[in-house]
Amino acid sequence: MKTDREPERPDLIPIQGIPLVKYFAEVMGEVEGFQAHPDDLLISTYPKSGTTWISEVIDLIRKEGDAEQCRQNPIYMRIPFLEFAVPELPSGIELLRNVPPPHVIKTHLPVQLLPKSFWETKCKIIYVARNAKDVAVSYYFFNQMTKVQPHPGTWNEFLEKFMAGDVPYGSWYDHVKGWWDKRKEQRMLYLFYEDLKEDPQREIRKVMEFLQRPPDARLVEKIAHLTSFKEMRQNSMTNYTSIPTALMDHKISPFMRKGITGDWKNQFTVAQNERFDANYKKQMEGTTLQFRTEI
Ligand code: PPS
Repeated sequence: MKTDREPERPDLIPIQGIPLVKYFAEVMGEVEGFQAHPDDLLISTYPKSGTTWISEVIDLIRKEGDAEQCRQNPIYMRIPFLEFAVPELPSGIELLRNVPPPHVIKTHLPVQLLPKSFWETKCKIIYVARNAKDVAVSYYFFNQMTKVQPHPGTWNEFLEKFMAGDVPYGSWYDHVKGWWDKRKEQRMLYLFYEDLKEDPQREIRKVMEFLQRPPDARLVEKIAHLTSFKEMRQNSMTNYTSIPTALMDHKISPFMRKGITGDWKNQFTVAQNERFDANYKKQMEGTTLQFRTEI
């Protein structure tokens, strides 16, 4: 039932042509002026690509695997979400202002909307990309359960909008390519959800090396265990159940939904898959970026 406090599902607002959640678009002026610190670490992703997963990995690395310390606060309080803003919750900018740098910061912004101070300071960036088909499915369910963005419509309608970039944060294709092209100019580690799924310990070691942490086999093993889908799904500090139901309704679809690669096969019809593949070929023409849709 809709409560008086429940925000409606406002239309997206384009910022430089990129559709954003209305409340996020409203703080983009403040976001643009954000001053990054050279020792900040930026976690960047297109939505539904493994942001929460890599965030927990990074926080555990920083806290030497101390799970109790990580359980003090929800992930979105420990790693502020730069452009986040909704009624009645502190915005990302507010959280960042309350704690002195260096920060670990989450963003879903495409390269052209990232505040320029991140490029100027050349702070470290970890980008995680996930294959488009699984992102589209995950995003479809997420758009149903989160109330601050427009309803996705039917699966077929949503898939069309996804291919056209008419969803929050715009085109997946431009996002993953835009960040891929930046990786050589920046101190950036570009990771894939599918690689994390395939061999979490290998990917955690990559992150530790990038963050110049000594490779410690026991710590890697512990972090891989604590950040498994099973553990994170039941951890109230990582599964987003602490967000008010008026904003995220896990009864519609849990935030920690399936956590697998290849779930698209349960959602796409044969015709949708053919149409998607043909469109994908056009949109990804000329890039060296490659994805796996199964492992
Ligand atoms: S958000 O809202 O954009 O920040 O979401 P994000 O965290 O990027 O993506 C959510 C999807 O990631 C899955 N997930 C995981 N998969 C495997 N292992 C772990 N530990 C894990 N944590 C989150 C989550 O279930 C969402 O994917 P789907 O396919 O919907 O299950």
